[in-house]
Amino acid sequence: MRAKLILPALTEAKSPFFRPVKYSLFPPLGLATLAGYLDPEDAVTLTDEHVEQVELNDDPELVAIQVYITSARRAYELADHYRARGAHVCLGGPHVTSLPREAAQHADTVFLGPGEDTWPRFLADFRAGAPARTYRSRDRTLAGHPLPRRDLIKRHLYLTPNVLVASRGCPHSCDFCYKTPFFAGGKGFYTWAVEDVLTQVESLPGRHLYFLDDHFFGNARFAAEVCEGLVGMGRVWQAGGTVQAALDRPLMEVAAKAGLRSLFIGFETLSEANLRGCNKPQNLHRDYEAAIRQLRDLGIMVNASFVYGMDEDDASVFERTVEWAVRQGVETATFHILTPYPGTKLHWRLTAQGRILSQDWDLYDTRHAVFQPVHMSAQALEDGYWQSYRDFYRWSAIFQGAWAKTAWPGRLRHLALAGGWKKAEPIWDLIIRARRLPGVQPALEALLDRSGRRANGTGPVQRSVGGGLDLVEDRLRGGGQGDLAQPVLHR
Ligand code: B12
Ligand code: SF4
Repeated sequence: MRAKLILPALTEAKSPFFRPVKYSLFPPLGLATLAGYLDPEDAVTLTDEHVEQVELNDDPELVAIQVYITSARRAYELADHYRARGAHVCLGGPHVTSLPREAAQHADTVFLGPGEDTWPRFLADFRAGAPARTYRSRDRTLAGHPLPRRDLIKRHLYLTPNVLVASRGCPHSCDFCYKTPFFAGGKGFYTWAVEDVLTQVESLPGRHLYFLDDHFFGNARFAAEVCEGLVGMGRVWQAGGTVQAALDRPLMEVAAKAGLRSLFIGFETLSEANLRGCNKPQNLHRDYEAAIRQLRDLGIMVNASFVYGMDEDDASVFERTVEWAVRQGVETATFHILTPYPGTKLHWRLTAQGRILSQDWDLYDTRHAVFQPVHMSAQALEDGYWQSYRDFYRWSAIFQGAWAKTAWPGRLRHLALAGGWKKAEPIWDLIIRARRLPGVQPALEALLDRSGRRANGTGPVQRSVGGGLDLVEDRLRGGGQGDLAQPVLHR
């Protein structure tokens, strides 16, 4: 069988103002996962339109497209194109799960929820000549499932090609998050076996890993076991987790020892009323500042994520939030405008209140206000959002954040990080367009490694597959390197 898997580009990717840096970070792990269920004799291609052109003149028999809300328009175009050419077109992913009827107008088959149970069922039906129109995920386990087909990932097109997940979903249920609707109808949080995670790690070249789990520490015991297995493997890695996890000293100690060097944390808001309003009790009464201090002690950098536009926010929220983050010495921050993804509780509530302003999915990118906020205008929300980025990444704030650290190495790292990542975006864009990303990966690994080792006292790391880092470290010792230690994620 000839199968084609596509991650369509979001609409803005076609704009001349497109910043390729964000979309050259992670390869499409979900589609590589689906490819794992195909037969070895199937001819399969995987195309990520953010980093390469889609060949439109081919004739696959089966086309599978992953649909995010902001790429829905392009996904439907591609789906219509391949249906017109006679292919059987399958659509799945978060947006299809939220709006299956919309997606079904462009597909032969739609999939709701994760694909590990539905996709193999579909493949059997398709080969038997009787595919159904809709498959809904029910059985949530990863036990005994094939590993993702990493051979299909064009590693040289990505800065962080070693992506993996140890778990799926999240034990929490925040009202604005995709998690609850996407995992409806079955378990909302489950994990790979520890051994399977470590086997995947062993198969990955180089040293850097990015765990794309919604909440890597969602099951503390499981996460600790994975970390114990990673100790001594010489890896440096990044992941996402909650404030609650960051405050768990023993867990963070073993994670740091295992190579965790930066943690993406959803602080979301500094207001307790907002936390209650969005059903995020796990952040309530947590000492955010203590969490940041603890991570810093252990050599784990913080990528702090904030959401603007919750019901208690007024126009003062932007300045207060940025000022707080700078004062804490947070290395990188991502700001988001609250976005009511269809299917979420937030969406139902705002719809019932008549506050949704736009149904243009292209605008559901967390940079546009698509609903009416309570204490400010939609325009003020957008303006404040952009102002926050400018304020957080202005040089005076970068210096102030750096000086929140007591020692020089931390200060220099902060300067390199904020300056090297956010301020040097045009340079990264040039590197990407020149297809030179693999050249900078060792620098990323070395920098992450050195920053954490200094803080948590782990000895020289073992060399893993790929090696060659000693040389890079020697070069880096002179200092002054730009840094990509905190690729921008979002939640
Ligand atoms: C990494 C990531 C990115 C990366 C790249 C994604 C990539 N290369 O795949 C980057 C940074 C580029 C990115 C960008 C954005 N992202 Co993003 N991203 C993620 C993240 C953290 C991990 C994705 C992943 O690899 N998961 C693990 C794999 C194994 O699962 P999966 O990809 O979901 O695939 C499974 C299923 O979805 C399903 N499936 C998917 N497609 C199909 C197709 C078929 C036919 C079938 C059968 C099954 C199927 O089967 C797969 C196996 O179970 C998720 C959150 C999460 N943890 O999933 C958010 C997430 C997908 N992103 C999201 C959003 C909103 C965005 C942005 C709009 C954010 C922004 N502000 O710019 C942009 C736009 C992207 C676009 N193209 O339009 C939302 C999607 C919401 C929605 N309703 O669509 C999520 C859920 C985060 C969130 N909590 O809000 N993202
Ligand atoms: S926002 Fe974070 S903590 Fe809340 S449900 Fe989503 S992944 Fe879990």
